[in-house]
Amino acid sequence: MALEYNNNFTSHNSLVHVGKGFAYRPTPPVAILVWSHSAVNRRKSISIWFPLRRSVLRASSRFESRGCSSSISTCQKVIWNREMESSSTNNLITTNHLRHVESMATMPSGAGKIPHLNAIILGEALASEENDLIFPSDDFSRQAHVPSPQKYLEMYKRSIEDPAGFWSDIASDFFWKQKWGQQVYFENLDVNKGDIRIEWFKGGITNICYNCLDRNVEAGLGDRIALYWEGNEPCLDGSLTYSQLLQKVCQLANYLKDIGVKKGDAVVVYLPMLMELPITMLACARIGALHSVVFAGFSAESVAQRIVDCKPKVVITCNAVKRGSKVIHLKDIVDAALIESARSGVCVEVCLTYINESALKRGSTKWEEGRDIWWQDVIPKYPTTCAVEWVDAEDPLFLLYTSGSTGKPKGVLHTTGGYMVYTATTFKYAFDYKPSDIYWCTADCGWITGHSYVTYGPLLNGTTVVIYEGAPNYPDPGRCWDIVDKYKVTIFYTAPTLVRSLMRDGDEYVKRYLRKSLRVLGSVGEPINPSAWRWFYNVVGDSRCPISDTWWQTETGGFMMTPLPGAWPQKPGSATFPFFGVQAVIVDEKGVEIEGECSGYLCIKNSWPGAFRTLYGDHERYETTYFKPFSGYYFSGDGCRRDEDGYHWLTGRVDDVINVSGHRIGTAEVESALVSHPQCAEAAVVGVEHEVKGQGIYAFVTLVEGVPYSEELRKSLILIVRKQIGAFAAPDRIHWAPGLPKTRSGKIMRRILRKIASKQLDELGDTSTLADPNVVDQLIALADK
Ligand code: 6R9
Repeated sequence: MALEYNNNFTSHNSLVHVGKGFAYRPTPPVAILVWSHSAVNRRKSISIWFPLRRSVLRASSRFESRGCSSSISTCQKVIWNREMESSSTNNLITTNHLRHVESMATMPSGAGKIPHLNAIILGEALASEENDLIFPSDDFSRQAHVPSPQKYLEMYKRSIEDPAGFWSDIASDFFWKQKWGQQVYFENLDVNKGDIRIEWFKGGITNICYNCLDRNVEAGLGDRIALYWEGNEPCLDGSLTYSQLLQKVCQLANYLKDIGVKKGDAVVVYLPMLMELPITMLACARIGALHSVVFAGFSAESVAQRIVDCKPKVVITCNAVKRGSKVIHLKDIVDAALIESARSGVCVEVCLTYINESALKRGSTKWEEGRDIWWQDVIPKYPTTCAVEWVDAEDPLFLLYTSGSTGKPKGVLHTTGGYMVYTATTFKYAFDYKPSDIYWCTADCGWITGHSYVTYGPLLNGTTVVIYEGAPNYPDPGRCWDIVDKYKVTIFYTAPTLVRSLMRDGDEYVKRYLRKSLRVLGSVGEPINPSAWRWFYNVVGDSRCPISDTWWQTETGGFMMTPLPGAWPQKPGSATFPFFGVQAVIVDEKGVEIEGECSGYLCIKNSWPGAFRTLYGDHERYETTYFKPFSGYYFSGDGCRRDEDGYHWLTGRVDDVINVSGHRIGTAEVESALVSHPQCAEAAVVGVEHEVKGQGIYAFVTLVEGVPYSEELRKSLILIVRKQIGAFAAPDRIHWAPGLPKTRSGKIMRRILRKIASKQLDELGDTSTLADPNVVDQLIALADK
């Protein structure tokens, strides 16, 4: 990339680079980037002026990591162009298929059209609150797998034009007992053309457990730590090398085979974050059995429902777990679930139970002779080697239940080969993984993130993974950073809810620890609001670590949209651009693709190797939910806005969209505005019936610790929304919330909030999966305050 300083921003014809950034020449000029960088203080300031768009010079993105900020007057003035200098990008074929290549090539495009005039711009608030570009450092980019937009474009272009070649090349790095057939993939995403079907690498024979473990051991990584385990109590820990992990997996696999678990059988797993959880998943995969992990926070009824649906031969659990100072008796929950499922005609013969001594002694555990088996009594007796069950790439790997719009959870089914290739590849690129990295993802293996990015993706890359049993704020809110320093974590992947909750506890808990090892941060699960993003970036990452805001779903298996951390500047709150092979499009309510700057429904118009293949036992629901709404596309259920620079802003589930006086407003937008108020720690917005407007906006607001409720604050919160989005988006009601009802994975349960907001208290439904069910009573008590 040509580098040059440029102080004359009207006449230059080449790519300009100032300090540590890059920019493109305008024809005509569409935006002026003002950016300063001091190598001595590592301080930067970026502002972008969009003359055609806003006619204002916005001073934004002040990096004050060393307590300094810089002023516009000292900044370099640089021209930001809609063309990339690289000749390779100029030669791109701009077909429909390459829409995103185009949007990258025109990045940033300045004043774009808004072709879909009637649409309320979902995410406008998210996108406009801050439009900062935050650049990776030169050093970071230089060492990255994808160091520039050009490199991305080159790879992306190939992945779209030649998916078979692109993914076959990557797949060849894995072990295949037999190579896949002539046809690398088959896809039909159009209900009008027959059954929906997606297949990748069919005919290829492999095993994902072999690829995670044996392949790495054979490559000489046997002595590398595969898993570091940190217990709930700070004094408890453990680790397993790749060789040791392989042995443990083989012992369990031999036991499962011994009790008659065969290829294609289901195994229900109800375990906390012990090393035995990934061990169990890998053991199932080794013998071709499907694991169905149920998050160890679900109620007995939920466990029973899943058991009845997939009829497992065995349930694997542990007696209890301690999260923070609370002991949860998991075996009791499984016992109740097994009684319940037996009533529905599904009897499970074996309940393998691990003794988690630190939580509950063996003698205190309730026991059913004949059915219950202690893990520690039997598993160590089995041989430490176990032959692999070779499976077809399209044989099922696991089931994972996820909630849908009806009461019955959907059993998302993933298969082996494509999922393997996709999780490994997304992990490598989105986190810029290097063999020296120590990786910690705070997700539980009970969710898809724990499948794809605690277990399979990282282990396929030979990564050293940290897993943590306990609560992130136990014994105090500094625990995460204590763990980061203890294991020298380099990649830290978490959820915005945790970021916001730690942010609320104050910077001092973070600053107590060095966090020098960190180099990449990650976010998943919901849109991350810009102020949480910035806190994560500036305080946790010391303004040094790029944040990969990864958008994806249980259904997608792996990342669909994510920054590649060394490749392009990030914007706080934007998942940026699609991953290789993903043709992400935004459609309007009629299913018509919308170009350029727009908002609408996020769809994918092609298959990708990690896609789910069906809903277990209900292919019709699979087609109806995901492929019928917009024929020819996978419908994500999420709203998305593409900004003038081609960046994507996920705005939440479309079912969380509120229609106020005919205006569609994403709850995430209002929340983002509310949390930008300095005294607001967290907010959750739902729609309530409103006799004049159709729907009104009802906001639950958690204040920063110690801030008292007041009418004045209420008014200023409403004002900030009016200011950031518009008067139509002003909340009708602010409901003080000491806490919000969240699942253990950190997702706010809006269903409950909607019921509280509409005073339908007798219809609250199941609250047993909440991290803290008490918050519901607190909220009800504050309803009229
Ligand atoms: C991986 C996971 C999927 C839904 C998805 C979307 C939301 C996830 C996000 C995000 C904005 C991100 N979501 N990641 N929204 N930015 N980076 O969370 O899977 O539990 O199935 O949830 O989560 O709404 O549709 P899952």
